[in-house]
Amino acid sequence: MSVQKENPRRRFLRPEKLPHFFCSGCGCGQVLNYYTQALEELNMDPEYMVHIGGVGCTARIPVYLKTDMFHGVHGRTLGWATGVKMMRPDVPVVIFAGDGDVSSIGGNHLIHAARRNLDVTVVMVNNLNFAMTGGQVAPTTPEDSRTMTTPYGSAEPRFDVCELVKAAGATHVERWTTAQPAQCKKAMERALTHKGFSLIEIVSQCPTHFGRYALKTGDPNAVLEWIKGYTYTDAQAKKMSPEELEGKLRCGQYICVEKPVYAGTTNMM
Ligand SMILES: Cc1ncc(C[n+]2csc(CCOP(=O)(O)OP(=O)(O)O)c2C)c(N)n1
Repeated sequence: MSVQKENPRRRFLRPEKLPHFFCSGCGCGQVLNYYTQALEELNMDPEYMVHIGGVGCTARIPVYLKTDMFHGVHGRTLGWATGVKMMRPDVPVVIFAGDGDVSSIGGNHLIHAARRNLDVTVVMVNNLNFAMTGGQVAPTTPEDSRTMTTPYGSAEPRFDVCELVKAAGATHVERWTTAQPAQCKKAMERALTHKGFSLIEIVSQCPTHFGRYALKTGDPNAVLEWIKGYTYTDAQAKKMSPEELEGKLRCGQYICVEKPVYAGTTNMM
């Protein structure tokens, strides 16, 4: 009988919290997987870090990590992160937040944390809707999409969160999808070693709500295939017409620069 070897990255997880609560086919498990790969690559131990989640499916990701964590109010992750960094600038702080969490209810915290260049990493899982509460329209929902609260299609224009935080002053910003494991892992490594405000957006499949309402499928593979068509890389863009690029999200790096980080009201570090 062959004995299955335990994945060494399990040491980063809390066994008492498993099995996880994500729906079958949800991208949050992939994001956690890519993240633990990045930690391992950098020889970082979550026990010596702080992880913060607000409320939502994505916000549950840090619950499974063996770490000091907050899991609290929807949209307030960056407020807590600011407090932690003011007291312990030496401790790495990583936020896992849904697109709704960080760009809707937490939108003001987001732009000001980016503007100040707070030294934190935000991993924003963009599943294109408010998933945990049942699939409501979010600021990231593509225009015309059918959601639980937009049965005739969303009339709202969509936020590009990467462009938003870049314009606000973020010093490291990248977007990838759950279909790009190597890119996600590398982007997280760059974020974890970057001094300043990093936002990694990962466009991810929500078969339960976005798939079901907007795409009329609960099949995670079908949603992922749709996401591949909804996004493009710079290499792909070279072979696409302006009409084909219209309304799609660019994957890649948006900015990576060094600037003084925020260290409280008076001094910059
Ligand atoms: C202050 C506050 N407002 C609203 C809610 C209700 N709520 C809980 S989860 C959620 C949606 C989460 O969506 P998102 O942040 O996109 O994360 P996802 O579940 O999609 O990963 C909302 C609106 C809440 N818990 N707290």
